[in-house]
Amino acid sequence: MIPEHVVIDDKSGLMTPNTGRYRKRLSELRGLFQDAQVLEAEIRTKGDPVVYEVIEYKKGGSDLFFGTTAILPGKVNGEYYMTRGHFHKRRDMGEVYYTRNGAGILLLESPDGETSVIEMRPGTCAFIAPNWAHRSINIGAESLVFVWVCSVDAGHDYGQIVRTGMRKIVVEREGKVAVLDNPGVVP
Ligand code: PAN
Ligand code: ZN
Repeated sequence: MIPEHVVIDDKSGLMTPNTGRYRKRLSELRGLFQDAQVLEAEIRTKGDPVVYEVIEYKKGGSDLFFGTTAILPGKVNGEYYMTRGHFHKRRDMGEVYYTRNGAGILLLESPDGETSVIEMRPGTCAFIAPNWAHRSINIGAESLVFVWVCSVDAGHDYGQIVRTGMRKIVVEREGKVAVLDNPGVVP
């Protein structure tokens, strides 16, 4: 292996060169948002918009990899666009999220239900401690772009969050951002 570098466009999250990328559209995020009916209507009327894009840089044999996530601005009946959220398969492995553009909330949750909220602004570098589930949410009018770095072995465990949701939801209420208890999660 040899040292290399990439160039990241902070506004869009485009990373050049990269080794892979994927997009998630609303139709692939069914079950994530509170209002399933409005979600279906948005898919029909807005042509199944992209919610977020992940671009990565991974070299075979390395211990680390990194990439960008760009979450577009948008809401589903007041609930802001977000990522799926996950624990790492390797619960002993954390991550770093370095925000480069926009405004967001990093929602974290421990296995025993403790919650932590970190504001994401350009310059915020968040330490995601091992064994905390993490989801990022775009609460602004621009793309929320952050750079993430973690171990190639960390992996994703989406199961628990898909089954139970996270304990908090982030919505717009009377023109303001509100972090509320998820009515679907029994405390
Ligand atoms: C990030 C996330 C990325 C997309 O690279 O995977 O932001 O979020 P979801 O995977 O929850 O849909 C990361 O935390 N990797 O470990
Ligand atoms: Zn992660």
